[in-house]
Amino acid sequence: MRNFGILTAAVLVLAGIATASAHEATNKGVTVAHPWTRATPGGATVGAAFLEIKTDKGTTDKLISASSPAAGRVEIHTHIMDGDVMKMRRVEAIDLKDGESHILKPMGDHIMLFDLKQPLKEGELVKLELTFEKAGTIALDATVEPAGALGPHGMDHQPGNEGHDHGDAKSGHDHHDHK
Ligand SMILES: [Cu+2]
Repeated sequence: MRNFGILTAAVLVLAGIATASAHEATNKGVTVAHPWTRATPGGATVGAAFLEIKTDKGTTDKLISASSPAAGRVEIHTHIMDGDVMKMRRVEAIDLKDGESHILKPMGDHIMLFDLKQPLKEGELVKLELTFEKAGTIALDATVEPAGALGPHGMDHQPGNEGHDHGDAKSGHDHHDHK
């Protein structure tokens, strides 16, 4: 029964993917945790997704794209101050530093979901795929929180944001409006 332990581990890993993927997934030192979106009442066709990206010590990477079967188009966005006005701007990528916790959150970096195929309903799950330069694609299920939520369900505390200083918004893109 030498392989029993390995087999058990494999089964546990599979079970983990099936059930825990909603909350956290790791690939090559990059972990995506607690993905969430907000309900889109009133026929809105644009939504936003938020999550935490953690890199292990010794791991640097870049979030280079995102997609979702629920949306026709998905972009990586950040907020910048334009004078006194905070504006959303599309960015090419999000740089992930060594051993960093990078939080995508309202009024900060976020994943923008355009052309939603149906409204996001509170309590449902939305599939999200994030593609990293080195870690490849990590797929998760984002929870749909109430329309005005400021954080994921059961996580009133957002993890600390220390060391988050990717101030260089690579804003090669023009601002565009979200209708
Ligand atoms: Cu946006």
